[in-house]
Amino acid sequence: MAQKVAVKDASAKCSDAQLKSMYERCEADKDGRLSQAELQNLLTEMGVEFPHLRAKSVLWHADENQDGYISLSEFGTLIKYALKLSTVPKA
Ligand SMILES: [Ca+2]
Ligand SMILES: [Ca+2]
Repeated sequence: MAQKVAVKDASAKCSDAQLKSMYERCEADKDGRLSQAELQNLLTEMGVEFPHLRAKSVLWHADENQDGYISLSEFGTLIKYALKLSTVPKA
């Protein structure tokens, strides 16, 4: 069963279901929030290149309630922000 989720394709569309599925896949310790380390893994997995940004600054921008973690709703903001700043080459 080769049913790998293509994160790049999913992020291009950004539907709620896709965001939720991405979020849950990257939420490694299942504590219901995305930590900076988990965020870094996500960015790596997405193949998003950040010439001058790190997970910390992405988190800072997306963390609307400033609790240091990314909730599912903040995650939507984060993905849009990441895609805007990313340098993913066009196919
Ligand atoms: Ca977590
Ligand atoms: Ca937060």
